Amino acid sequence: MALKDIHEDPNRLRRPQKRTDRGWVEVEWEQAFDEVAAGLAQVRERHGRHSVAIYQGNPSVHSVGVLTFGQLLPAAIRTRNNYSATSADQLPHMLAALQMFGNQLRMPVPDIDHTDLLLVFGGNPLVSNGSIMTAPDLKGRLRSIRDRGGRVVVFDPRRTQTARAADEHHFVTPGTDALVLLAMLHTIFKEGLDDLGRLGPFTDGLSEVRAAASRFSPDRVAGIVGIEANDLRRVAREFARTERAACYGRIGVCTQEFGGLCAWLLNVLNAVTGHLDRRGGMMFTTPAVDIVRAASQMGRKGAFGRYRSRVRGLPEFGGELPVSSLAEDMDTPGEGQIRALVTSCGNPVLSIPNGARLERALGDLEFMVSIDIYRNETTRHANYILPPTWALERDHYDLAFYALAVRNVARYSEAVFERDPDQRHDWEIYLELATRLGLQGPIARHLRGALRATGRKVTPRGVVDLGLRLGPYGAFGFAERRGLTVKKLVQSRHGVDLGALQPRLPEALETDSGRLQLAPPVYLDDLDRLEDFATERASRAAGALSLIGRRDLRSNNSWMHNSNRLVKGKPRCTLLMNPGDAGARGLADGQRVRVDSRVGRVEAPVEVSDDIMPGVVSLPHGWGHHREGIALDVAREHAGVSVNDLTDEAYCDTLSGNACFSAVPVTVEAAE
Ligand SMILES: Nc1nc2c(c(=O)[nH]1)N[C@H]1C(S)=C(S)[C@@H](COP(=O)(O)OP(=O)(O)OC[C@H]3O[C@@H](n4cnc5c(=O)[nH]c(N)nc54)[C@H](O)[C@@H]3O)O[C@H]1N2
Ligand SMILES: Nc1nc2c(c(=O)[nH]1)N[C@H]1C(S)=C(S)[C@@H](COP(=O)(O)OP(=O)(O)OC[C@H]3O[C@@H](n4cnc5c(=O)[nH]c(N)nc54)[C@H](O)[C@@H]3O)O[C@H]1N2
Ligand SMILES: [Mo]
Repeated sequence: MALKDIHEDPNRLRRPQKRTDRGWVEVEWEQAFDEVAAGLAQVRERHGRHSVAIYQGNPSVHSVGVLTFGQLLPAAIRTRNNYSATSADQLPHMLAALQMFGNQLRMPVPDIDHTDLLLVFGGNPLVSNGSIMTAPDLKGRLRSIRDRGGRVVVFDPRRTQTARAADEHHFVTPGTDALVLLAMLHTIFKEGLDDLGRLGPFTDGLSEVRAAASRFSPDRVAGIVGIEANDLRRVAREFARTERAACYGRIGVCTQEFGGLCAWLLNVLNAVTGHLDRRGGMMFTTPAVDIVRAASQMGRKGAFGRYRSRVRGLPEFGGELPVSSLAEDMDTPGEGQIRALVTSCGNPVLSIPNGARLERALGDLEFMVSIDIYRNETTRHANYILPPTWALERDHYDLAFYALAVRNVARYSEAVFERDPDQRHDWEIYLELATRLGLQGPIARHLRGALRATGRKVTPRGVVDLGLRLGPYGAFGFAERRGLTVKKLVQSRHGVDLGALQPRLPEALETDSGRLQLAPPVYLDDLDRLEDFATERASRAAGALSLIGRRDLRSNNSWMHNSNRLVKGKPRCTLLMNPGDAGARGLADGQRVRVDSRVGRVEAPVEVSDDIMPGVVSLPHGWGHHREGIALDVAREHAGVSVNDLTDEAYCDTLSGNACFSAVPVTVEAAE
């Protein structure tokens, strides 16, 4: 709805910007490319290649240019200090996919159009539009479940829009979902409701998960998770007995202390009840461009823990280190300290835990460059901002999201407007910089080799065309006239429907054994940590409030606040608090409060509501546009505060390294 606003935004950058003593000045592209490459090369020469860090943010997955060329820069710089929004988001799902199915991208999605029971843990698809569940009209699709006599059950510390539209909602104590899932498994095994079905012959580890679940009975965990033991048992039975059922979990269960375990247990629960890879359950896609297979052909099935972050020793995942360690690896002196940073499509000052610490560290860098369309809280620290074309000025093919869609579909959208001759596409920027920095590594080789072999031009469109032709519906497999190509997709204006999701196992498994691994050791080893938590929690009196986040339909992470139609109306950056908790502190709706955590303090108006669980407060992320030096005229008027000035980089899922935005302990009192 705000595409036009962003397209026409006078604050949107279109030419390279250089920060000088006289302020920001516009420079020519060639000059900018040369100076940026020289700046990065100098730091690399002085301090070694790991001293240059890269951070790639969320809109990377919305750009076919970044998806096809975005890895060139890491390949050119060859730094260990490679970061992305993944470790503040879906990393646990990817780790589970790697450990259990053998490829980090092989994530199952709910077959929402055929399910009769959908359990939702920590997702709010009516607002987020479905994440790792690409689907238009989720509202209609959820309604259809109920229209055909099915049910939707939501587990969330807040009565969200999705919870309101569901048949059943359970408040769950933030950060305790692993215990909920284990208790459900406990019931299923105890009552003999487990049935791997057709997965049985190629699945390992059933007895190990049975043993794990036996430790966490519903009666044991009920008080901790805040759900009655009888309810846990009832939902577990219902889930196991419903033929077409799916248990779906999203960011609320990833960005928490036991995010790794949660993502594993979700897959386990679906598998042992026969709901994995089965109609109406959690299924795998067969996208027109098979990025999962392409990744494994390029030697990128994924990896975990090959090395660790410098200061705290958090694990590498898929060639990246966790964002929770970015600031400390930048501001802690010593061998291997980060001295330069490249950001692209990201605003980590507002999006990573303890963004304020990162913000301070950015000021001390020797060199920084941002590939971004705005001068915002992060990019204002850069020496150069290189702004690419934006959505309406470039072609698009949804490489990433089709691989996570509830139906196999494909559409190619050509640019709506021609770019100004003096604008550059993001992939051109990547290519220019990577070439100047010395392009190396397998990715660059594969890309060039494949394209050269087929004689196609090196553009995102060329890569997509090749991917379509090589894919499961492509011209290389079928007769040329039937097979998909970019040209065919462009001609079929609204795209093509390739049908409902189909079973993919065991063929889609890429584990070394070729079998589905239900009980990878990394998870079994982490159960003692959960055990300690459960024991401690059970004896701990309710004290501090537990902070969680929330998303809003008219906001997208940190960066759509410069559109008036998206930010107008009553302020949305409020602290949600239960009436009981507000009463106990003498707080009235609308009053300004002070929120303190281990790392920081913010002030915001309180919004009293019984939609939030007692003992829990919620603040949305992506606000905090009061910072000096940003060029966002509208956002500045609706500044809000950044919840990530409260979230704590030291508090993370130590198994996966993923950031924690749920269950951050805070205190709240009236502001002076
Ligand atoms: N407390 C808390 N923190 C969170 C979350 C949470 O739920 N709670 N969610 C986390 C999640 S899931 C995510 S994904 C991250 C997001 O974290 P980030 O990816 O760091 O943040 P975004 O706000 O998505 O930043 C998008 C940036 O990309 C720029 N941009 C937009 N379009 C383009 C483009 O086409 N090209 C380029 N080059 N730049 C573009 C914008 O100007 C902006 O600077 O935040 C995480 N942080
Ligand atoms: N309108 C809009 N759409 C978006 C975005 C946006 O900012 N705005 N961001 C996009 C991005 S980057 C992403 S990753 C997706 C995310 O998509 P979703 O995962 O659907 O996003 P959220 O709305 O943050 O839902 C997370 C839910 O988890 C709940 N929760 C918090 N802590 C816990 C917990 O400990 N346990 C349980 N069970 N629940 C918990 C929260 O109350 C919240 O309702 O959305 C995408 N879509
Ligand atoms: Mo995200």
